[in-house]
Amino acid sequence: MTTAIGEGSNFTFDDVSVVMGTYNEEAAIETVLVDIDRVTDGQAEVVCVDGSDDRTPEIANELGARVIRQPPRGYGVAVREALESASRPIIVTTDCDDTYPMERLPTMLDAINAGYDVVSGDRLYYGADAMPRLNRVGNRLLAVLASLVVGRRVYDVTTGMRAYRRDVIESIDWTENTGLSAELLMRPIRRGYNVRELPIEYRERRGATTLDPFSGGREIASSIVKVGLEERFG
Ligand SMILES: Nc1nc2c(ncn2[C@@H]2O[C@H](COP(=O)(O)OP(=O)(O)O)[C@@H](O)[C@H]2O)c(=O)[nH]1
Ligand SMILES: [Mg+2]
Repeated sequence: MTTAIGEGSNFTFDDVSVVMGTYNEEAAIETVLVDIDRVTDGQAEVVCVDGSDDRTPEIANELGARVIRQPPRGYGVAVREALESASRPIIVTTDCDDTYPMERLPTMLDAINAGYDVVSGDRLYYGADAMPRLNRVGNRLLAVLASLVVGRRVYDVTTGMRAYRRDVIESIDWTENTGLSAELLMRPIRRGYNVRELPIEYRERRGATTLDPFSGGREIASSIVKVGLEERFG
């Protein structure tokens, strides 16, 4: 990392909101929420924006999460609502499918306290063996495309697990849906925020994915190009 980083800080999990979209995640939600509670000692606020027609919202509610109901309109619509609903100064996103290691929350918070504005979990660093091969190859290609567009090498632009200082989220207008994850990495880099990728482990998904790799990949690629052009010339 070559950029100079900003002021250090002393945030604890009392300062953290963990937010996610949840769409029929009955098989995973309990594990995810229990992990968050265990790792943050029950201190983090948890927000679920839920579009399910299974018991996901009831389970989330029983486990102490704040649940906001919203008809299912895609990943980015849900996550944007979740980001806006977070009340704490540090906001962490995750998927609710038990693929992301909540054990890494302390390391992410440490990196924020060291002065980073965005800390992005890089699933590909350790090989992402748990990811379907097509997704793995697709994600590597999307990262190359995004790197060309932002002018800096990035390695995993579609990850669902990141920590942000609230100011980053509030100072930018977010426009993408399936491509929101890439947008949430690219715009902060182009605007000079201190962004770092942090290698994380990645596990096999519980329950079915909502994303079709072909149409989803195309949509994300076009978001990357659009966001890149807007940030450079817009
Ligand atoms: N509320 C809501 N959540 C969604 C929607 N689409 C996806 N999600 C959630 O967003 C996260 C990412 O989706 P996922 O299926 O894991 O995508 P993948 O990681 O590409 O397989 C998961 O927690 C989903 O439950 C939606 O339309 N509405
Ligand atoms: Mg997922």
